[in-house]
Amino acid sequence: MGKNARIEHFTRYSKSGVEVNKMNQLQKIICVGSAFVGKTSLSRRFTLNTFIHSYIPTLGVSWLTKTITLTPEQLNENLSKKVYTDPLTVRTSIWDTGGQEMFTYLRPKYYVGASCAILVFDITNQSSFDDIEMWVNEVTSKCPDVPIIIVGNKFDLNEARSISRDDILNYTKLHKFDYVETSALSSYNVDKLFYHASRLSIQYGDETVKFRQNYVI
Ligand SMILES: Nc1nc2c(ncn2[C@@H]2O[C@H](COP(=O)(O)OP(=O)(O)OP(=O)(O)O)[C@@H](O)[C@H]2O)c(=O)[nH]1
Ligand SMILES: [Mg+2]
Repeated sequence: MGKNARIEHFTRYSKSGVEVNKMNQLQKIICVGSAFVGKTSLSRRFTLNTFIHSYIPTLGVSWLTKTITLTPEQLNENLSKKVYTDPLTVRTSIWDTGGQEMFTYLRPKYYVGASCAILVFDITNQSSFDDIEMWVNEVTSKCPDVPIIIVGNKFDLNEARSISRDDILNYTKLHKFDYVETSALSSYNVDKLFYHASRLSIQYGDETVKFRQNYVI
């Protein structure tokens, strides 16, 4: 199944299909990473603009959506071959997965048809960064060429960080993954992350861009 066909397939089965079909694109952005790194917090900050201090583990997968409009400037950034002259309204759907080990067999079933993958670690937790390779393998086993954004979350705790930005950038440069540091607590770079994920989803659908570019926000 081609990339556009995958997106259309998903559109047909969406809850509010009629309305969605009027829009130009429906996007499936998957959010993965070890437990406690802040995947749910980032998804909730982007879609609902809320933050919960207590930890409520995600049991399996949860789903949040938000409709956004990208300007031509936002759409044309990042080497797209297609030139956009008008704004584009898209419905992002964020598939937030549980990072706990007990969901290892369940999670990959939800990766099929993704238009962008957000791989999150916690900048104060070295082992969550060490796990990134495992997450890359889990995602690419189902979606071999999906655009990947690595996210270092909890930037509000920057003073307590355990992985240097240089070490992270060496890794992301080597694999040509995009990289952004965020804070779901302070909102830092959260919109930028999801707008970038949305732009990559559009370009992935259009097949107009070479992926794995090491774009750093
Ligand atoms: N200081 C700080 N804490 C955060 C941030 N993001 C999340 N947290 C906290 O970290 C804990 C875990 O956040 P979650 O969003 O539930 O983590 P998760 O990655 O979804 O975890 P699983 O669902 O188990 O995979 C919670 O107590 C959050 O309040 C952040 O940017 N800064
Ligand atoms: Mg969660």
